[in-house]
Amino acid sequence: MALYLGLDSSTQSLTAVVIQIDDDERRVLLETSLNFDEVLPHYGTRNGVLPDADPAVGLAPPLMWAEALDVMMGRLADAIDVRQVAAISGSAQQHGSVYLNASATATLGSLDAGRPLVDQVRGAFSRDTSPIWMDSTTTEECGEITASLGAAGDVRLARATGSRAFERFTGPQIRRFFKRDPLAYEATDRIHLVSSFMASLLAGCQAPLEPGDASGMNLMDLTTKQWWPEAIAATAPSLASKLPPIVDPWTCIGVLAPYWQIRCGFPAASVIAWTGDNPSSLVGVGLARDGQVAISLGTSDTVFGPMSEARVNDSGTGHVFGAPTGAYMALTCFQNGSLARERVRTDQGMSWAEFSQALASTPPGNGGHMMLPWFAPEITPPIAAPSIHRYGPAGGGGSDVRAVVEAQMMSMAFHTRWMTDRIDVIHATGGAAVNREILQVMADVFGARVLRLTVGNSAALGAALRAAHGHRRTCEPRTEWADVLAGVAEPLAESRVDPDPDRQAMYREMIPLYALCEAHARGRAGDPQELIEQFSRALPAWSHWNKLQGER
Ligand code: ADP
Ligand code: XUL
Repeated sequence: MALYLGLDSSTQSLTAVVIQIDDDERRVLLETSLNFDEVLPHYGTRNGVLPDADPAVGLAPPLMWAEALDVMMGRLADAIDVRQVAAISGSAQQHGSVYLNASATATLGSLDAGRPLVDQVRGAFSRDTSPIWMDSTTTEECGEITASLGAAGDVRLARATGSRAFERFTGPQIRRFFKRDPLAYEATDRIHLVSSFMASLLAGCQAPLEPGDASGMNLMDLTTKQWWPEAIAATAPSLASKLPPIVDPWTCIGVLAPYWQIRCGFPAASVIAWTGDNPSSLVGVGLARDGQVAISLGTSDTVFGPMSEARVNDSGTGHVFGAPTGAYMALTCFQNGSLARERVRTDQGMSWAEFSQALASTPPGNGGHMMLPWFAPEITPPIAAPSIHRYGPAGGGGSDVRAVVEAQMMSMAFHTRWMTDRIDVIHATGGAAVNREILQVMADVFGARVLRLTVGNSAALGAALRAAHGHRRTCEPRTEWADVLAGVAEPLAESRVDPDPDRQAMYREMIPLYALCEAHARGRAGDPQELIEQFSRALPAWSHWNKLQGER
C-alpha cells in the first residue's frame, strides 16, 4: 500500500490529507486539521495572525507553524500506519516570508529526536515574525521598486514576473525589512517562503523554492523560472545570496529527516518541493483546461485557473503564477472573503444556517441595495483603509447578507474577465463552499455551473497529489498528471448548482452598476445613485422569482 501525505499550512490552520494511490485502489484515507488559535493559544494569534492596532499590519510567528508541524506529525502517527508513507509534499499561504540566520543550516541538519522541534529552531531566526499575505504596509516600497525599474516600471515588472508590485508580495516586504532593520537584514542568511520553510523542517536542510510559490514574490522571471536580476537589484542589497534556488515543481528535495523517523515512526519518505496554496489547489481541484476556473472561499476569496501560456494582465489586477504542471495559472485574490461574510453574520447575530436562510429568502438584485464590504484593506480593487459603502435603498438584516455575497460575486466576476474568454464550469472549494446558497449566487452571477469538491481542503489534497506525482516521476519520468488525478480530485456530482437564466440576465445588467459603485467609492466616477434607482424600479418583485422557481 502506497500512501502520500499532503500538508497545507494556511493562515488559520495546518491541514493534513493522506491519500492511497495503488493500481487497484485510489482514495482519500484521512483529512485532519489543527487550528492555530485553538491548539497553540500561547502564541496569542487571532485567526492565525498576531493582533495589531494597525489593520494594515499582518504578522504571524513562524515558530507557531513549526510547533503545529510537530503536533500534526505526532497526530498522524497515532491515526494511520505512517510506515506506508512513500512521499510527502505540502503547500502554504503564499507570499509570507521567514528569515533565518547563519546557524539555521546546522540546526536543521542536526535535529535531535529527543527534544521538541520548537526548542531547537527557536534560535535560528533573524526575525521572529513573518509578514504574511494580509500585510499591506509596503505601498512605499512597491513604489520604490517600480520606480527603480525605469519608465513604465509597473508594466515591466508585471510582464517579467507575472504581477505588478503588490503590498503582500515578498519582494516589497523584504525591502521594508531591509529599510527598517538593516542589521537584522544583514544577519539574515536565508529568506524562505512559508512553503520552503516548512519543507526545510521536514527534510532537515535548506529547501529550494519552485516556480509556483516563487512567482508570488515580484522577483522571479516567469519565462526562465529563475530569479530576475533586475528585480533583485531593485529590492534589497545582497539579496541574491539570501534566496533559495528555484527547482522544478516535482523535484524530490531529500528524504524525511531522522527527527521525524525516530520521533514519529515515519520511513525515509521522499520530500517533494512545497508550493503555494493556490498552485497546490489547482491540482487539488482537478483543473485541466482553459474555461474552467476554481473559486476558493477561504479566509480570502481567490479565483484561479490554468493557463497554457503566460498572458499577463496589464491593467494591474491579478497575477500569473507557475503551475505544478510546469505551465501557468492565473489568479486574482480578494482579501475580504470569509472575513467579510463572517463580519456581517456576527453583526446580524446569525448562525451559518440563518445566513443561508437569509440568502434564500431575499430577492436577487436585493431591491437595489448594494454594499462594498471592505471590512479590511482590500487587494482587488486596491483599497488601503477599511471602508464600507452602501448604495440604493437602506439595508439591514437579511438584506445585508445578500448585499455582501452579491457584491463579492460581482466583484470576482468583474475583476477576472482578463483571465479567460469564457467560464463554463467553476469548481468551488474552501470553508464557505459548503454553503449551497452562496454557490447559487455564484452560479447566477458568473452564469456558470458550479461544482463542489469532495475534499474540503483542496490545497492539502493538491499537496498529497503532488507528492504522488513527484514520487512516481522518480521511477517513471513520463508520469502524466491526468493519471495521478483520476479518481481522487473530482467534484461531487450531487453538489452541482446550475445558473438560473433569469437571474443570470439580471446580474448581467447589475454587474456594470456594481462597477460604477466601485469606481465612485474610489473617487473615479460620479454618484451612480440615479442609475441604481432606475435599476431597482425595473427589478421584478420577489413573488416573480418565487413563481419562476416554482415553475422550474
Ligand atoms: P483558510 O484555509 O483560509 O484558513 P478555510 O478555507 O478553512 O480558510 O475557510 C474557513 C472559513 O469558512 C471560516 O472563516 C468561515 O467563515 C467559513 N465557513 C465555515 N462554514 C461556513 C458556512 N456554512 N457558510 C459560509 N462560510 C462558512
Ligand atoms: C494569493 C494570496 C492568498 C494566500 C492565502 O495571492 O495572497 O490566497 O495565498 O493563503
